[in-house]
Amino acid sequence: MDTDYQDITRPNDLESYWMPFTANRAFKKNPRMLVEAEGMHYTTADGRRILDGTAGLWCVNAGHRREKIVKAIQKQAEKLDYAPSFQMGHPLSFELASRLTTMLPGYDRVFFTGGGSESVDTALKIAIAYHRVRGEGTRTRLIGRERGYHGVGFGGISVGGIVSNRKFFGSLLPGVDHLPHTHSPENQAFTRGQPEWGGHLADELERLVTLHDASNIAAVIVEPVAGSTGVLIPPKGYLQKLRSICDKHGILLIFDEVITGFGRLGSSFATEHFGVKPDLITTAKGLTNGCVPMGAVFAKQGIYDTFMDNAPEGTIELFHGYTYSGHPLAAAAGLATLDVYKEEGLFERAAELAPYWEDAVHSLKGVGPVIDLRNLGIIAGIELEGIPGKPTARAMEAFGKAYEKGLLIRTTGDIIALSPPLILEKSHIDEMFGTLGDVLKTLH
Ligand code: PXG
Ligand code: PLP
Repeated sequence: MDTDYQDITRPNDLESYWMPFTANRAFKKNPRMLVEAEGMHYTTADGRRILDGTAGLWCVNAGHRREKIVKAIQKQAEKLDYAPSFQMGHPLSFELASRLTTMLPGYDRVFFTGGGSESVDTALKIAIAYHRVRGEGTRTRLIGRERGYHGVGFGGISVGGIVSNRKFFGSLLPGVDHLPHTHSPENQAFTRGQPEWGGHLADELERLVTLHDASNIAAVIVEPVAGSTGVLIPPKGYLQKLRSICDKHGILLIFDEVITGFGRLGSSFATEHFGVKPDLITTAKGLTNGCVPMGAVFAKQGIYDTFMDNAPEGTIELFHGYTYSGHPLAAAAGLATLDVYKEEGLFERAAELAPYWEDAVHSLKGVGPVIDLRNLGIIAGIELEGIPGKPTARAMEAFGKAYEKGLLIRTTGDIIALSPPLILEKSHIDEMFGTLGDVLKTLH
């Protein structure tokens, strides 16, 4: 008998599922259930249409339920459901890796993972192992940044800098330092695009090198634009300076492009947008348009060769990998996603819309409790003045009210982040900021 799982819209049991990054008890008392999606919209269990202001969780860059991607996944499931990725292969994972390397000149190898957190763990491990195989095994220290988000693995939370994601989880990885974050409302509030102030904060890396000596440092990891921590745009010259300090001391630079990859800034990747080339790039999310979990780490030309040149032929060169590395359904979804991005020119579209987006974001100046507005590409950060003694309450109120009015937003602390699918029209931008403006005026 066929079971149409898709017809289940109201589960009898909400208790069994321990939900991620969620106020579980509050949600289960008042669930917000999404049952369908198409293009720019979700449909809720009670039949309402919700404008997706967040591309799911920064991942559905080509919009929802794209036919080409759906078909690719269906056909692949009917042909090859799963294939081992250790000492075995299937054609689509090679095909996808090859397509990806053509998108990013200078990066000639791709390692597949199951998502952003695994991509981060993979990149950190490659960085440490890289130094070891070329005879600099003392280079083990890692440097992250305050307010950084690099997923939730132990590696990612160790180099990350979000207090609540770290403080419950013990001693984390040893040998990690943090650069200062670059956010300074007094010097940067209401900046359009990249702030003028703050490039000098990259010099803090020199202090850490002086403290530990470069011979002990493996890598620096940063998000080119910090997303999850509340949209922090890099100050002018900052990323360039990090690159040159890393070069000077033989330290690998890792860009975590889980959010900025695949068109979010109006270019394929942030490395292209800012003209700064890291050694390793972590990606996920938009790689498959969020349809099937998958991440990928790009390695600069030569890193792979170092591993090949330092292990006897016939032996494993890197002792790392996941059951689902290069999964057939994810690879099929990835190939179809890249086709959609290219055929529809979605990255260029994002670049064209960015000025209109920027004007819309900054139209919220002076509205309700707004204390800062930030933007780059098709990303917005809208910072609210918190209610004294009740951090996050005001942003959560905005989230609830926006959802009631048919708009999905994300909040972190008292900051609202917007990152809609790149297929959006100007009319969606008008609707988004119109609704949000109405909501902001009614906040307590
Ligand atoms: N690095 C960065 C820069 C990210 O933004 C990850 C790693 C982890 O990816 P996975 O696939 O393991 O979740 C992320 C994920 C939000 C939000 O609303 C952001 C993320 C995930 C969920 C919510 O800001 N970023
Ligand atoms: N835990 C156990 C007991 C396993 O056997 C495996 C994989 O074989 C894992 C964890 C890792 O799972 P994955 O490769 O999906 O990350």
